[in-house]
Amino acid sequence: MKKLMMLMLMLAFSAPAMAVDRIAKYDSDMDGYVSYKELTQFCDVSRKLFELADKNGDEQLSNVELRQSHRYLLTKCDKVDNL
Ligand SMILES: [Ca+2]
Repeated sequence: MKKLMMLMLMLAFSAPAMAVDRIAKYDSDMDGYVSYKELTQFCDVSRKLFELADKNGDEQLSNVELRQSHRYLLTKCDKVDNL
């Protein structure tokens, strides 16, 4: 039972940390958002795909937008950055 509790605690704390890590890899000016210019430094992404991921149209990707779009947006990135 103790092992199960430890595992659940580890999962609870590791998921948000992974999300933060994902945006931190692309957010070179560290403003909390990823612009098209920042993303294309690491990934081969078309402007159209970026705009599809940018749900609120502010020309930046938030952590939520990046997480929701990573399956189609981050497929052509450096292997190390493609989580
Ligand atoms: Ca940024």
